[in-house]
Amino acid sequence: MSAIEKILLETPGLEDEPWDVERIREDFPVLKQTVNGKPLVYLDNAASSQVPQVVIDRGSKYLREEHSNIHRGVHYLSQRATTAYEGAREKVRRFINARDVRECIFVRGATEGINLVMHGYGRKFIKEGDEIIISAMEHHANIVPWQMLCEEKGARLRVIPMNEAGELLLDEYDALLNERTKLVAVNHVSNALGTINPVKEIIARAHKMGVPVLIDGAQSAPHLTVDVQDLDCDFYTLSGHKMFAPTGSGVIYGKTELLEKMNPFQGGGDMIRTVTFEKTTYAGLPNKFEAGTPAIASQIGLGAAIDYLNSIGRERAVRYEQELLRYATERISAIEGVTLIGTAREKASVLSFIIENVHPHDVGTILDQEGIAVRAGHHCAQPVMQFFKVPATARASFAFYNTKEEVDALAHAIEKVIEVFS
Ligand code: C6P
Repeated sequence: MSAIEKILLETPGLEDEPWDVERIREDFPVLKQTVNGKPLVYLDNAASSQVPQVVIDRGSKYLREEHSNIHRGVHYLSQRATTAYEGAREKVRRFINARDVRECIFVRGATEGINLVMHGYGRKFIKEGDEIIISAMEHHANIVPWQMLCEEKGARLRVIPMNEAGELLLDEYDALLNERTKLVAVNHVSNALGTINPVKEIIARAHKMGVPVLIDGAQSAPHLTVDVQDLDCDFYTLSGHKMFAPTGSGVIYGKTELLEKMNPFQGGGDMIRTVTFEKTTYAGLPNKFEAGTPAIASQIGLGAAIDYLNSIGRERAVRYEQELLRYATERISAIEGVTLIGTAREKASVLSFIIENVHPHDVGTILDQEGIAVRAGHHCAQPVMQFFKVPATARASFAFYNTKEEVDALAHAIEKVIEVFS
């Protein structure tokens, strides 16, 4: 059973216990404004989601009452800041069900998380002739670092292909796995297509060959429930700004035994045990990977965002988003001239589409005039665009505070675009 099927089966139906979306919207001050004279319809959550008042309040409390550096001072404020920062780490641990807080490294986001593994693990353990497997639907953040590594080491990048629906071909994956494979790195949910990849299966097959797996969870942490122990992934990374927290917050999870044998990512303060001009020894986990002063306010905000998600009910939010996506898929695909890009059986949050004879950038501009925020472009996934032979797509991406009325507004605005260009 997939993670989504499990949530749909085990969570009370929204007909039994309705999702009070208007109540939820009250928590997000940014949603109350008008744009170009129209109520803001924010459908760019895959790029960055909005921040609830409780998270804003927690960040400003730190700035007002606790602002200070962490781990360095014996004074009152530094201790308060340290307690709040380390408290956020424990919230992250529980959120992804890591065994130990030391396995949760704070980073600026998924890009930095992947680069940390590339530098710390890849540069140490990947050698000439080795192979790294990614998938055909990766974000550039999970392509470029591995290409850089392959170039440096003389290793080879292999790619799991996908079908026209935007689903990975697991038989082809099996054929790629071999004794030269040293790492598999795939996204959990595709930002360009919305596909939920069967990562548990992908991990299990890699592990049979003794190969570690990194999961790019930038788009799954906000829209699914995540249990790194159940997945048994070796690394998992997420971005706070896509899950209702401020920019500059994020996490890379890694299994202790891997993190311990990796090289540090950056050198500097807080990641050392001792320094002489002859030699430096490194701090234990997680500090070894957190050089310099981190984004303290943002990471505390990430902890507050996790509290918020827990308070509204994770599973029910996922269920509501699934229902909204189903409604949007039916509504938008029924419009003549619209083609959906990405029609996998299991999807989360994302509806990518093109309109016949209209460039996606024009779609984005006209929708903006209607107060509707979508992303138009290649979504930092150019190989996906190449596969579907399109220059770009328009992408609506949903969160649990979006409504069916907003989907209707999107549909009307798309009809307007078609009218303008006909
Ligand atoms: N995708 C989007 O509009 P950062 O920028 O480090 O927080 O996340 C990078 C990243 C990595 N993997 C996936 C699957 C992603 O979707 C993203 C960010 C945004 O789709 C901005 S390009």
